[in-house]
Amino acid sequence: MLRCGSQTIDLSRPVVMGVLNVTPDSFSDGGQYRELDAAVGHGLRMVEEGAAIIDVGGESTRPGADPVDAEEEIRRVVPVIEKLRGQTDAIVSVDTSKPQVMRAAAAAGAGLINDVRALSEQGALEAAVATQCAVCLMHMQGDPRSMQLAPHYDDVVNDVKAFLEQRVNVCRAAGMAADRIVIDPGFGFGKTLEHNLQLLRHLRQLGTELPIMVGLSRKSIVGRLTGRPSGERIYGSVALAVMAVINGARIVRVHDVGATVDALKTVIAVQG
Ligand code: 9MG
Repeated sequence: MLRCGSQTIDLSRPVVMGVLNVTPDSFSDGGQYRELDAAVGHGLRMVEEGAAIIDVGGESTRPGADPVDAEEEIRRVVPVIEKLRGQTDAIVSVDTSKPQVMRAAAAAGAGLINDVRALSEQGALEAAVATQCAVCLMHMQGDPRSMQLAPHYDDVVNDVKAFLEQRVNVCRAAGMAADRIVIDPGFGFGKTLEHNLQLLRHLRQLGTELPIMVGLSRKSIVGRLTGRPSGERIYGSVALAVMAVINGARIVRVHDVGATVDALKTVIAVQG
């Protein structure tokens, strides 16, 4: 069980987290309210398709993406989180590294903080502990602007594992209960294709009894392996989600929820 604020989620079977980006280019086909309704509608559709968690993000973490200040990020994510919480029992997650956004999102009903910077920004650890939300601590080498320039590791699996252990220890020392913590190797965040493949092959070595989350959906790893552009990576993404679950992942963060849920149902049945 993962405790997410006042909710809990059973991770004895793997679950799907649907990606809900609320950056201006995502739902910008009308006025403010039309955009809000479109975003919430997309979130609810992903729940119908079987997503157990919806991850709402107001700032892109893609290489080269423009930074957004906390006020603007709150303006983007909070109304969506509030509306989703009013209309579904699925866990609503907030994809952010900023303490102000964490607090506002938790007050609006978010149960999970998905932080690609593993609570390393000033004040983020204290904010996350105070919210009672679950947290996903992700590994990233460098920052989104520079991370893909020259990623280097002595041993990628051991290095990522050591980083995540250190961040978990910091969280535990700050008073966060173990049943609120998820770890994530951060596919594509400061990693070459070979680093990503090594991590996927040896996912279980990240070890610990904490649940592992992965995000591989539509990423360049899929593009490199299939030669497909971002909009055509569904089959490759589903295959990697299946591999990740076979290798121990408990939460898969995806864009194509229905296809991934179907694929995982078959895997879970075979696994018994
Ligand atoms: C926000 N985001 C984009 N990719 C991600 C990944 O692989 N893991 C997590 N936790 N968040 C991600």
